[in-house]
Amino acid sequence: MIDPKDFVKAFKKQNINYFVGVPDSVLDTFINFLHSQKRGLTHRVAANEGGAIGLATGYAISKKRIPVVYFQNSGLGNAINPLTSIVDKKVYGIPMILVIGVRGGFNFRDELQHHKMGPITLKILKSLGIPYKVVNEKKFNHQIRHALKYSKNNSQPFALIIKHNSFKKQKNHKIFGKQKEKFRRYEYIEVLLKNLKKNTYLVGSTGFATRELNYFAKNLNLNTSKFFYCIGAMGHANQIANEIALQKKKNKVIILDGDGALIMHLGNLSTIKKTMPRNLIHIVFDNKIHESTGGHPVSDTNLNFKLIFKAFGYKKIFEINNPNKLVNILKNKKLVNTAVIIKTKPGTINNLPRPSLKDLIYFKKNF
Ligand SMILES: Cc1ncc(C[n+]2csc(CCOP(=O)(O)OP(=O)(O)O)c2C)c(N)n1
Repeated sequence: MIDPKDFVKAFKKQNINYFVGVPDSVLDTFINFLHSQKRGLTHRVAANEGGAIGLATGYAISKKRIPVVYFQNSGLGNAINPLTSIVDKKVYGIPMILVIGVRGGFNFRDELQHHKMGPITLKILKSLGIPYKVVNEKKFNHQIRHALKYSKNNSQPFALIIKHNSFKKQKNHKIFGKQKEKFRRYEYIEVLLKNLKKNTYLVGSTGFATRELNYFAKNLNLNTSKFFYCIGAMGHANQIANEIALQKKKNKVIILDGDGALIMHLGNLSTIKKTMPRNLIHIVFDNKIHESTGGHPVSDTNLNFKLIFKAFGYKKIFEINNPNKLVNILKNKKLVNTAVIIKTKPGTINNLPRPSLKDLIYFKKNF
């Protein structure tokens, strides 16, 4: 396994010290190492993978140096537009190194949302004309030098592909986030499900929110025919909920969003503002981190979600840090255009199961 410290050192040896990206579990300890560096390099967390390519492009043209952009292969779709329309040789020809953590590839059994992207990641890079090397613990120093040379000489990106378990685990793995809050996300989800009205639709966002929803729904033996687990499409669960709310006007529709997911496609709120279904209750778990991929901070940990929701036309906005308050809010029959910001501390259930294909087929059939 590669020590992330040595991986970063290999870049720094070549005078490369700018890193930007979106968190990923395969790259977990590499990202944590970048966060821990107070001096000697610049590290930014982007709102989404396209934004990371944008920041890297701004750096490359300003400094005439090569940036490193990291993300999970599920975010390659977000990156493709700026890669093809700005970074590509046919346009500006911007050199950069992409460090891509691969989920669902190399015959590794992974979650359902990675089953399509995993096996086609390298094919997509090929069709984009982006050369790549699968990073190897014995050769990574040489591979990084080669990537940088190629990228510089050809004015274009070069990708370094990271497989599962490539990076060494850390002993004292730091989880960032709101440690001082009393309650965790799953404590709210459990209370919510125990108090859920029969006709309410529930949409869960990518990552732990949906997995915890699945866990409690099964534990409590609930009828889940009005549930939708948005296991992929990070940042778009609220749009799925938005349209369900517009189509099912007589029912309440609750979306359980993550702060990282909400930030990733914040512009989606403009559609909610425009359509503003009265029956939508937008819950966001504000833990300041991308907990599902290792607990790395979101792009800005000081966002004022109250003001954001206000700006996007929500009428009732609550900020809470106690599950009882959530129960009280949901009892209110006059809730319209509602947002609930829940401050939570990190932490989830041990060996948290994942929804199965059977679950997804059930939702699609019975919704
Ligand atoms: C487009 C895309 N980029 C990255 C990921 C990897 N990913 C899965 S869950 C997650 C973090 C979600 O963070 P947040 O919404 O704050 O929820 P939390 O994990 O904190 O509950 C990330 C980055 C992804 N699934 N899709």
